[in-house]
Amino acid sequence: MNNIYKRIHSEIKKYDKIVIARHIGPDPDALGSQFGLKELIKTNFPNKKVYCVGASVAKFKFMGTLDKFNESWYDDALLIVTDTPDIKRVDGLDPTRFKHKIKIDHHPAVDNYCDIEFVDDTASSASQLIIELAFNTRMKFNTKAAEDLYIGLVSDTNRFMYSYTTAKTFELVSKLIKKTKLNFTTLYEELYLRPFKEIKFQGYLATHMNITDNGLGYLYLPDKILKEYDMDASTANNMVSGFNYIEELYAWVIFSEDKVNDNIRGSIRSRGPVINTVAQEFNGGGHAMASGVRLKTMEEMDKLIKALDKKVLEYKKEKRQ
Ligand SMILES: [Mn+2]
Repeated sequence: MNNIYKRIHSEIKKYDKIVIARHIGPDPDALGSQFGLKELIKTNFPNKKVYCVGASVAKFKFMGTLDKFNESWYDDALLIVTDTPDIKRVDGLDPTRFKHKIKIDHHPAVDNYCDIEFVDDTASSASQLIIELAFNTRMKFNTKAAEDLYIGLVSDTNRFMYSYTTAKTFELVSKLIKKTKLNFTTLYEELYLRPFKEIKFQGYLATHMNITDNGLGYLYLPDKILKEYDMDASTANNMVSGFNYIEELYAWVIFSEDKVNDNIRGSIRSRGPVINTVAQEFNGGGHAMASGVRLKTMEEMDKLIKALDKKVLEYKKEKRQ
C-alpha cells in the first residue's frame, strides 16, 4: 500500500498534461477530490496543465469551474478518476481511450478500469484519500486545495457522522487544519446555504412519503412536481439524506422522473439494513447504507420497493434474535 502513493506521484511527475474526472451527478466529494487534486498538482508542479472535466452542477458552482473536454487530450494526457468505482459512471470522457489512467476511490470495488487503482473502501471519502496521498508524498497545499478537500470529506461523512468516519479521518483532518491553518467554519456558509424553496420541498417530501408497516419509506417524484417546486432531479435526490434518524424509517428511497435521460433515478438510504446488494440487483450500486439506481419502468420501481421492504423486514428479524 505504501508504494501506491509513490507510484501515483511519479506518474503525475511524468506527464505535462493531466485530466481529472469523476462520476456523473457529482456531489461535493466528487468535486472536492477533483478540484483539490488539481490545486495540489498546480501548487507542486506549476508548469503542468491540469483540467477538471464533467458536467457542472449549479448548486456547487462555488467549488470551481470545469473545463471543456478536448479530444486531443486522449493522446497525451494522464487521466485520474476520483470517487468513481464503475467505468460507465465516469463523466464527460471515455477512460478506455487514455493510454494511462489512475483511479482514486473509496467505494467498494466494481470495475478494474485503471492501470493504478488506489482504492480503499474504509476511507470516508475520495477527498480523504487525496489528503492521505498529499501527506505521504510531501505535496504542499494551497488554501483552495485544503478547502476543496475539507468540503468533500465533511460532506461525504455528513459532518463526521457516518460510520466511515474513523480515527484516521480525524488524524488527517487535524493535520490538514494544523498545516494549512484552514479556516473551516466559514466553508459551511457556502456548503450548507440553501434557498427557502428547498425547505418547502422538504415539506412536500415529508408530507408525501409512504411508509410501509416494516419501516421502508418511499416516494416517487414526477417531473411535474419537480417543476412545480423548481427542483432539479439531482437536488431532489440529494435531499434523501435529510430523512436519517427517524424512528419509523429503517431504509428509505426517493425516486424522481428524469425526463432528460428518460429514466427514473432512485436514491436509497438506510440506517441499518444493507441496501447496496439490493441496488446491485437493479443495476445500481454504492455504499452499504447509501446507494443509487437508474430504472427504466414503473414496474421495476415497484419491484425495487418490494425488495427493499423485504430487506428491512429481514434486518428487523435478525436484530430481534
Ligand atoms: Mn465519495
